[in-house]
Amino acid sequence: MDGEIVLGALAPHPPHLVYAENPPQNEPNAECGWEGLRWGYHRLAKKLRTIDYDAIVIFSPHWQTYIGTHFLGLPHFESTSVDPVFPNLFRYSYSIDVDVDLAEAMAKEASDAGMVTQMMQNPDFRIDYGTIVSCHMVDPTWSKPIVTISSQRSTHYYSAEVMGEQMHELGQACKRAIKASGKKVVLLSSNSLSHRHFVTESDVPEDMSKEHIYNHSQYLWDMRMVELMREGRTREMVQLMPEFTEQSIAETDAGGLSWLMSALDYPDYEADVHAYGTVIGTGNAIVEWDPRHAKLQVSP
Ligand code: 2X7
Ligand code: FE2
Repeated sequence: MDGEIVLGALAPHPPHLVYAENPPQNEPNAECGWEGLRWGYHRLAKKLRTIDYDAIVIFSPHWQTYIGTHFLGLPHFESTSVDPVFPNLFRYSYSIDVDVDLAEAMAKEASDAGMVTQMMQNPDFRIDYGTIVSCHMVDPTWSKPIVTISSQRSTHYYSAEVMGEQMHELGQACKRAIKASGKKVVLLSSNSLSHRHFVTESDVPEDMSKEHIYNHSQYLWDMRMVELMREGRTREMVQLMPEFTEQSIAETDAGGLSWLMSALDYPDYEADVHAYGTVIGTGNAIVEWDPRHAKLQVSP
């Protein structure tokens, strides 16, 4: 039977969210914080528990590769991840299983389509915190194998338009590989939306009286993008991506959201927004695309 993408989600990765959850894997302890986003993630995690799937494929901006797209290529990685900017909040012990067959199939499809790809086969490779935070928030028990896809930084080498074209091809290649694999797969784009942030931290990081969007124009941009998702106008959203990325210094520069839209064939059905909230001034939306909604739309 053909494989399929059973769910796609925008799943941002501020380490603050894991910190505020106080899971056993993370050393620091928080009193509370960022509840709107965390409760949104709980709703998404609950939805995932109702879905039958074999693996999670996640695209992370914090695994930056400068020659081509890389895929995790060993069955297991284990270590401690310390956030370089927030070591006070995030020191997380991980033990991650990888679906290497699926990773290799996606890398081959992409390379057959003319893209530069590489499998990561260094056993000491440290998994990036984008992968860890988003995957933890959707399933803190890590019950399924994952594949991380790196960001090849075309936006900064060339332009946001070039990145968009490459992510279109990569999304289509991943979709073909998933179909041929016979597996049911969940896709995550691990990124914030607008990304200007404060450069000083309050004494108590979870002091929510200090948390708000960095500026109003950034908020307006985020709302524009979220509305397009809610209205199923994702082709328009992808067309706006270069301008959005430039004007709000968005983390969409990494390409993940464009990749996700392409893999989902540019949904024209409504996305479900589980939450929108800020973390150190950045805009973060937790958004779900359930392809069954597309099927519902076409049935009489
Ligand atoms: O990587 C991040 C991020 N994207 C947003 C907010 C805070 C910290 O880390
Ligand atoms: Fe980030």
